[in-house]
Amino acid sequence: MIFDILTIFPEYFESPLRVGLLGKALKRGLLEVRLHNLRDFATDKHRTIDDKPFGGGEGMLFKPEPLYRALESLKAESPLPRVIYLSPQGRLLEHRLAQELAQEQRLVLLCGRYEGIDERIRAHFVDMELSIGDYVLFGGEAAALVVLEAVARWVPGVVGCEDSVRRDSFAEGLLKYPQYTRPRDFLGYRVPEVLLSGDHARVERWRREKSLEVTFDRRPDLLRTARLSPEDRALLQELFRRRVRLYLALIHYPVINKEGRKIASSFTNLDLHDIARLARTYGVRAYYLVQPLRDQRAIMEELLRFWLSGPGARHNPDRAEALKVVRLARSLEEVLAQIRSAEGEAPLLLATDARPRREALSYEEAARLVRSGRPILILLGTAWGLAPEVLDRADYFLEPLYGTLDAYNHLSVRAAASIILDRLLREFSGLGPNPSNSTRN
Ligand code: 4FN
Repeated sequence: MIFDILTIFPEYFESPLRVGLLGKALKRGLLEVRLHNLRDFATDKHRTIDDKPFGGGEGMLFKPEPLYRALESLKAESPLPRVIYLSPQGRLLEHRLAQELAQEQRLVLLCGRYEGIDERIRAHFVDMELSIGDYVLFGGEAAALVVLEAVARWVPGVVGCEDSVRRDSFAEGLLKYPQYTRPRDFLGYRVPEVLLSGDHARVERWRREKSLEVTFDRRPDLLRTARLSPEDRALLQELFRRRVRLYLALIHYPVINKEGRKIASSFTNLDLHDIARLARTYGVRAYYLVQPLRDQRAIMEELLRFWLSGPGARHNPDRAEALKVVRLARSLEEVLAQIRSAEGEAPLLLATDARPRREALSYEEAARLVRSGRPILILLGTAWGLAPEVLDRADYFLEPLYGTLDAYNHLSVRAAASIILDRLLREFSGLGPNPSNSTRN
């Protein structure tokens, strides 16, 4: 595979191309890297490649003519190369894209400096824009090196041990399991027994499990694109069941009315059913309806009886399955006591409030809390929201849900609960071993 690198600093690439597996692959002729100094394509005696931007402003830009001449000189050769401009506007490089690019015979990597390049070159003479991540760089050279390394290792023969490439490709997209070498005991920290057992199958199983666990904990976003076997999916589901100890409580008392006074609200059948179905779908351990009013509780109990053991259960077993996660409670205290006895510790209280009292937790942080393995109870309000005495007990507040237009965000509690659960658990959605997922990758 041939890489042509267009840069004003060809010397930047000297040592990276000499050392390690990349250096070796170049020496063996598996790869060829041609460095082209963009200044060689300037025509004036100062070899000028930059100019001021029209419209004024900071900094300089690469002029179009030298870039055009450089690209045309390469396009005149065969095979016709794909021209890649490294830029923050580009598509983010990830391992699948690197693997795809390795199918090309020849790539041109164009490195910018200053404020970038003239738009007309980008628009009409570049085939693809690639970014290596969201941070400011002085130039595209470091990015070009990253692309070069990520792509080169997919070229057959570059990574000596074919086996390890294949293994990496099977473990594609998952993080690495923990690794150990001698001594067995280092300052009293011991190597896990399984790795010393000599039982190869057991070792491989342990490693796969650890890979899945590390990825689950630190980069669950990678699970979406990882290649997962049915066994992996079963392991992930088990991990989810163990780790995610999430509870919902729909509070009917104490809440506030329009005037801000403390009231008890009526339950709604919609919230009973829809949030139960949501909870079951997302693996919530229990969905509590907090309702102290005796008449209200009687209706709720009768509805639950109908769907759990009455005609409803025979007619619609899926609904029964959902309503099994429902628990009735008289007070938040009762909910906390039940969770404490089931989990062996009190849950963290996460409240939803349109105007959070303390600084709100971002959904990213909240999702990390959920994955941490601590029991968590999400408090959902009814009527005009949770009463101050409940809000005061919350450990954290979730960011209010905003729409896309203006301040209008009057969502039903069912809709809000759905959005919240999806934001907290979306990385794990569809990971279970159900057959419709087999086409997901
Ligand atoms: N960077 C941002 C926003 C605006 C400008 C930059 C920036 C080098 C020529 C581009 C940067 C990052 C990843 C190339 C960054 C990359 C570059 C890359 C790059 C000089 C103009 C510049 C992303 C922080 C919002 C300078 C962010 N991958 N401008 O860095 O070339 O390939």
